[in-house]
Amino acid sequence: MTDTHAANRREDLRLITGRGRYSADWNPPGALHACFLRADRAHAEIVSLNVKPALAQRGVAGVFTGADAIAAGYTRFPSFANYTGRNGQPMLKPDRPVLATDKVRFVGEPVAMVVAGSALVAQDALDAIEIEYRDLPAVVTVEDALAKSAPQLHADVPGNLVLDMETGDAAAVDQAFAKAAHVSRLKVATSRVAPNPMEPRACVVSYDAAADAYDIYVCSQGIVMMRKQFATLTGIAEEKLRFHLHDIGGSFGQRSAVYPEYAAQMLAARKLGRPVKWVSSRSEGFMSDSHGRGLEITGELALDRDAKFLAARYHFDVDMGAHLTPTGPASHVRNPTTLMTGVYRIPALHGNFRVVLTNTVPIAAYRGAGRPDIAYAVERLVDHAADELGIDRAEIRRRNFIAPDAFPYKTPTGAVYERAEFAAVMDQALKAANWAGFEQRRADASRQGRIRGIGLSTIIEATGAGMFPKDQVAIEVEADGKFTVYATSLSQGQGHATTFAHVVAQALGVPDEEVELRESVHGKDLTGNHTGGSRSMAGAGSVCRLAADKLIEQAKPLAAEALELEPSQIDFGDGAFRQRGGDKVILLQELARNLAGRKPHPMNVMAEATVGSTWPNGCHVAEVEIDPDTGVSRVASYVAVDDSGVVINHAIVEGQVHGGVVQGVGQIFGEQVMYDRASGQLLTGSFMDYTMPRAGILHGMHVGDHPVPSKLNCLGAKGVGESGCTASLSALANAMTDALRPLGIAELEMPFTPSKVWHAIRNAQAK
Ligand code: MCN
Repeated sequence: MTDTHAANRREDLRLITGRGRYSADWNPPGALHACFLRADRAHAEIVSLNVKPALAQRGVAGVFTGADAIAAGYTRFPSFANYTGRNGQPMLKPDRPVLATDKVRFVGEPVAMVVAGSALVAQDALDAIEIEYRDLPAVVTVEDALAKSAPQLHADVPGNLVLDMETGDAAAVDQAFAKAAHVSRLKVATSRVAPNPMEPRACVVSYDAAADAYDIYVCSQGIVMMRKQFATLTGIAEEKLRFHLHDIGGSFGQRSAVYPEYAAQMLAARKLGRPVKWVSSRSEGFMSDSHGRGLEITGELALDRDAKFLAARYHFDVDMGAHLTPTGPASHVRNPTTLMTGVYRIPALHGNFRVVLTNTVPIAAYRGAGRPDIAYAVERLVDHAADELGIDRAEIRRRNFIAPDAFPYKTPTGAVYERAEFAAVMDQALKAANWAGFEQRRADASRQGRIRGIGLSTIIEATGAGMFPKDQVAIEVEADGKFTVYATSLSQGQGHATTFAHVVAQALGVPDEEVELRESVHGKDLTGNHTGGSRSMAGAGSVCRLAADKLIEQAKPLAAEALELEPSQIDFGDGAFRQRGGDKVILLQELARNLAGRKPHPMNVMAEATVGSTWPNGCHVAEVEIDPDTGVSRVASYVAVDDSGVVINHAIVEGQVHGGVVQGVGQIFGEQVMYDRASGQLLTGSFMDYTMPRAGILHGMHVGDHPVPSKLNCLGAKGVGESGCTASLSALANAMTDALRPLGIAELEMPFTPSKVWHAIRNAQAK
C-alpha cells in the first residue's frame, strides 16, 4: 500500500511562474483567427443568411456556415447515453448542427464563423453578415417547455421531451407509503450555473495536407475521449486526429466534450490551408460553454413510527438546454438514479424523470454531475422530515444509515456500495464542528443581533465507472535512468503530476523527482479514461502502481544477469536488487542506465486494469450567520470529514475538498444563470451580473478524513475531486434553513442572495 504524504504540488512552481502552456499560448506561424456570429435571440427560423459582404472585407480569409459543415459530413454530434423510457421508448437524440442552418435554438448558438488575419478583423467582419430571422416563441423552463402550447425546438422531439423514464419499484413504494406513519414531501431545485474555469475555452487547429491529418491544440480532459468524439462528429478517422493537450486552467467537467466551434475550425483549417485559432471571450463563454445543474426534484419520504425510512419517491424535471451534450444525460439521469437512496437503508425506491429541451445553453456535467443535486434533494428532505417529527437531525440519520456490516450493499436501484462507516464519519464531523455546543453559539449570535444556523449533510458518491473499459499506463525508462509515466488522464488542476509520480516512485524506491508524469500524449498507443468522475486516482493512479510493480518484475531477470545470479537469488527493495544472503547489489536506476543502449529499453512496461466506481462518502457541517439588516450571510465555520479511502497526498486532497466546497458556497449564495422567461434572453452574461464567490465568504475550514480503504483498486483509494461540491450544497442550505426556521421561514431555495434572505426576514417579521 502506498504511504500518505503531503508533498507540495510539483507542478505549481511552473504554473504560477507563467510557464504553463495553455491552448491560447499556441501560435503556429501563419495562423488565422476565427470569430463566431452567434444567435442574438433564443428561438428563430433563419430566413436568409448572406455572408458575402463579410467575405469581401479586407483581411477576411473565409466565412463558414452550417451548409459547409453539412457538406463536409460533420453532422453526428456524439451523445453516448442510451436510456429507455416508458413503454420501451428510447431516449430521443435530435441532431445538433455545428453551425445553425434552419433555426437557432438558444442565445449564443453559433451561426457562422469568420476567419481573418486577426481576431479583431474577424470580429468586425461579423457585423457585415446579413441575417434575417423569423422569431419564434422561446421556452426557458421545463414547465414552459412541456406546456401544451409550447413551441417545438426540434421537429423530431414531440413536446420537447427527450426522455420520460421511471426507475425502481412503483408498486412497492406505493405499498410502503400506504402504511407509513408519516410522509414528508419537499420540492427543491439546484440552480443552473456557469462553470467558469479560469481559462476561457480555446482551440487551435492546423491541417497537414501531406498526411491528410489535423493537429488540434485544445483545452480538454483527456485524449482518448476527445479523439473519439471528434471522430464521431466529423467522420474523420481517429488516427488522422493528432491532439496536443497540455495545461488547462480548470474544467469542472465542462471540457470533456467536443464543441461546435472546434469542428468549424477544422473545416476552415483544411479549406484555407492555414492554422485557425479561436479564443473565447468570457461573455462568449457564458452563452456557449455548457452549463451545469438545473434540476428540479420533488422528493417524498415514508417513515414508520420510529422515524425509520420505509420508502422514497423522487420526481426529476431535467432541463438539458437546447441540445443534448455527451455528458448531460448521464450526469442528470444515471447519477441521480444510482444515488437515490443516499447513505440510508430505504427498502423501496421509485424515480420518475422528465428530460426536456429548452431554449437555453446545453447542460453538461459540472463538478459532481448530478451527485450534488440528488444529495441536495435527499439531505434536505431528511432534514425536513426531522423537523416535522421533532427529531434531532443527526439522530434521524443515525437511525437510518446503512450499517457497517451491511456491505457490500445493493440499493433498490441496483448500485452496489462498497464498505463505509457512515455513523463514524458523522460522529467525527459533529465533534469537530462542536455540534453539541451550537445552541450556545446561536444564543451568543442572537445577543449581537445576528441569526445563526447549523446544518449537516451525510453523502455518498459513485465515482465514474469509466467510458472506456480499461485504463492503460506505460512507463518508459530514459537514458539517464529516470522514469516517464504515460497515462490517458489529464490534470486540470488536480495535481496528478505530483500524486501519480509519487505512487510510481514509491513502488520503485526512487525519489519522486526521478519520475515524471506525461498525460494524454499523442503517439502513445494507450487507451483509457479521461479525467472526470473523480476516478483518476483509483483508475489511472492505481494502474501506475501496477505498471511499477510490472517494471520491477520485468527488470528482475535483467538485474540477475547483471549480478551473474539467478532471478530466484535476488530480491527487490528500496530501489535496488540485492542478492539474498549475499552482498551483490544493483540499483534499479543503475540497471536502467546500463541497459539504455537497447531500443526499446527492455524495462519499458505497459499495464492495464478495469477499474469501476469507488464510493467516497462524507459528512459536512456548515455553520452560517445572517445579518438581518442586510440579508448578507457568511459561513462562520465549515467542517468536512470525508472517506476518500487511502489518501495519497493530504495537501492535494484537502485542496480538492476546499475547491469543491467553495463552488458549493458560490452556488448556494449567489451563482445562478438566469434567462428572461418571456424572450429567452440570457440575463447573466458577464461577471457584472453573475455572482462568483469571493474569498471572504468562507472562513476557517476544517478538513478531516476517515479513511476506509477501498478494496476495488490496489491503492485502496476512493475519489475525492467532487466530494466538496456533493456535500456542500445540502449542508449549507440546511444551515440556512436552520437559521431562518425560528423566524417562521420554512424553506427558501438557493441561491440565498442577500435580497431574497432580507425580504424573507422582513415578511416574517411583518407577520
Ligand atoms: N487523490 C489522493 N488520494 C485519494 C484520491 C485522490 O491523493 N484517495 C488525489 C489525486 O491523485 C488527484 C486528486 O486527489 O491528484 C483528485 O483525484 P480524484 O478524486 O481521482 O479526481 P480526478 O483526478 O479524476 O479529478 C476529477 C475531479 C472532477 S470530476 C472535477 S469536475 C474537478 C476536480 O476533480 N475539476 C477540477 N477537481 C478539480 N480541481 C481543479 N483545480 N480544477 C478542476 O477543473
